[in-house]
Amino acid sequence: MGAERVLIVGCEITRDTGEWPLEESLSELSQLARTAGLRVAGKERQRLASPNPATYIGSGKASQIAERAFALDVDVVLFDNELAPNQQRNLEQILGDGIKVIDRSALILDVFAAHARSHEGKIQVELAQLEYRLPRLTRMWTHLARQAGGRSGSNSGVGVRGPGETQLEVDRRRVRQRIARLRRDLTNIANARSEHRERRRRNRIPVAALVGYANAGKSTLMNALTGANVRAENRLFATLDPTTRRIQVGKKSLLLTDTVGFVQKLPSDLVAAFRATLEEVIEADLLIHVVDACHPMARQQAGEVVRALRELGVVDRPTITVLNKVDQLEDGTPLPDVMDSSDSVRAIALSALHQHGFEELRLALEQAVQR
Ligand SMILES: Nc1nc2c(ncn2[C@@H]2O[C@H](COP(=O)(O)OP(=O)(O)OP(=O)(O)O)[C@@H](O)[C@H]2O)c(=O)[nH]1
Ligand SMILES: [Mg+2]
Repeated sequence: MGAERVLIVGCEITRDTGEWPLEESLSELSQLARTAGLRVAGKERQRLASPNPATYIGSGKASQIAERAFALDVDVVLFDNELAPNQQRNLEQILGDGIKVIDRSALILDVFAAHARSHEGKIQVELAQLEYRLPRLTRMWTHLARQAGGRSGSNSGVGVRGPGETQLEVDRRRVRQRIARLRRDLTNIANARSEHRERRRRNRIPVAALVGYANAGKSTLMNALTGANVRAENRLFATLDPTTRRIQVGKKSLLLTDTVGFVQKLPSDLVAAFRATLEEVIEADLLIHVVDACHPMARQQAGEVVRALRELGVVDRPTITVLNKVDQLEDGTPLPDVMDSSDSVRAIALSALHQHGFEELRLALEQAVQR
């Protein structure tokens, strides 16, 4: 079976003063799509004063996209913006022909689902997926049930008309039960983790968490510093599960934790579901914020990480900012100015891959654990 073909759609909402240009957002989305195994067949853009409540994009644009989707023979139309359940359904109706309409959140959930390895990671992803699907499932069934009741010979088709409402209730109950079960499991795992952390705290070993935007080089740095064998790859979300290793800095021990990267517009369900994993970050004594210094959006990416951390309640945490991948920076290119976070003690330029600039990092770590 060949890869599914996708048409990407992005909107610029003129009243939003976001500093993330549409093209950059779409190029990141293409990268995510490829990570999910999709083939990008084309991109469509629209500038809007505000989203259309029924279809997000304008209705004229929606028909235009339907034509383009047909011409390009795509299986999936992927929206960069988060679609409400009714918008998704309306667009699917306009596009017809079994074309799936998904948004960035659904895609990210999909990538996470395909790559979660640990028991905990899998539970977190399933929970986020069910929570994302529940309102969509509900309204879809409500809608079909109404349609089946109201009109005979409607297009609701086989298997939908019959039990309608009752089936809906059964489905919803099952999903809710499963959500409750997953939440319980996660709480148990989180408790075990926090006991673990408590023990570490008693042993007074400080914890440093590697944080940063997806693909910044956190795992590469983790491997270089600890000799761990964490998967490091040129794709978004190579890491989903935290890994912790002990290293020696000067005379002291330090626990280093590698964590999942952030991306812009990360679905809030997912952040909530990954809270247990992110506890490692929330409780860390020190953060090592890894920035891909040669990425054109380095400053915005760093800003996004700081924003996400703030959302998790992580503020005023001692931070060492690492400007990574300087080996790729062309001579004379200035380093990106990412030091707007006031808690950052210093920024260190290095190459995790080639292990250049590590002396200064080790020194900074030593100083940090002394305090
Ligand atoms: N040129 C260069 N490439 C690097 C450097 N550090 C990491 N990379 C590359 O960047 C890509 C991403 O590295 P990872 O270590 O997986 O990045 P990550 O931050 O852990 O990514 P996620 O886990 O997906 O968030 C890989 O292809 C690395 O080889 C560096 O210093 N220089
Ligand atoms: Mg990683």
